[in-house]
Amino acid sequence: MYRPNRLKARLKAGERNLGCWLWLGSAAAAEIVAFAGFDALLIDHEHGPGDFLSAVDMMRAMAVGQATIVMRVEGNDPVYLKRALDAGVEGVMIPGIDTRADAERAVAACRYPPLGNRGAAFSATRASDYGMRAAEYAKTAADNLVIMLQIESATAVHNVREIAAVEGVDMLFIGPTDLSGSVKKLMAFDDPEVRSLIAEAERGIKAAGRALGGIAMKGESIPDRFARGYDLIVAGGDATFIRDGAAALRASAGR
Ligand code: 3PY
Ligand code: MG
Repeated sequence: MYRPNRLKARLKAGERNLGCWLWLGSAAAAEIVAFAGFDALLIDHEHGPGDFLSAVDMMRAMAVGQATIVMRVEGNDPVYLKRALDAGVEGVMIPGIDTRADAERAVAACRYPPLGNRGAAFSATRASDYGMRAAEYAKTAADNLVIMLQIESATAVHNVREIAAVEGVDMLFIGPTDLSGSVKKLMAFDDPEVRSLIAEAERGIKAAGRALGGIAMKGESIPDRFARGYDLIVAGGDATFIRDGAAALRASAGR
């Protein structure tokens, strides 16, 4: 259902936001976590196996809660972004943004002409309540969307201020895993080079006045991470919640 973007309003108001990943492509799992009261739920089409039909079922299930529905798309592809937006996602996360040109391409794909180059079908798509709110959707969709770009390479960190300066970007979201991999130190989060790249990205994003997003990190509590200036922290997901619950039960039984 087309509705005001709660996460966007919370970011503007400087509120802290908690999200989690949805990897399973499961509407039942999405419904359960939606009841738990997150601020953002992220359907992961970069690393998850889901398709658009499962995403639409998940979105229907998530309507039980207030969480803003975000899709991490598989890449910076205008065609994939068009399908995600037409399906009715309220935010997009785009991985692997390295340059200002990458950021401009991503934002343009999310906006109808003349501002961008998003193909238009709002007279019938789910995003506009199947056209029942077509005129309102066409007018407000660009401003009612959260665009998150991922900073996850050394190149991106060096370009972070230019990327952040692109009009229309709401949040830069650090991907520490791929960032560490980009300097051939995959998941070596205590390595000085990796730490300093993450810190440089954090500083650049805050200095540019953009919202800062990232994942929960081992060894740092979520409140401590918010205190570092994060505006959105994405912690865990449907698959790890089930995995950890199952493992804890097995351990509690002494087996
Ligand atoms: C990364 O760490 O690379 C991410 O994309 C965050 O999930
Ligand atoms: Mg990544």
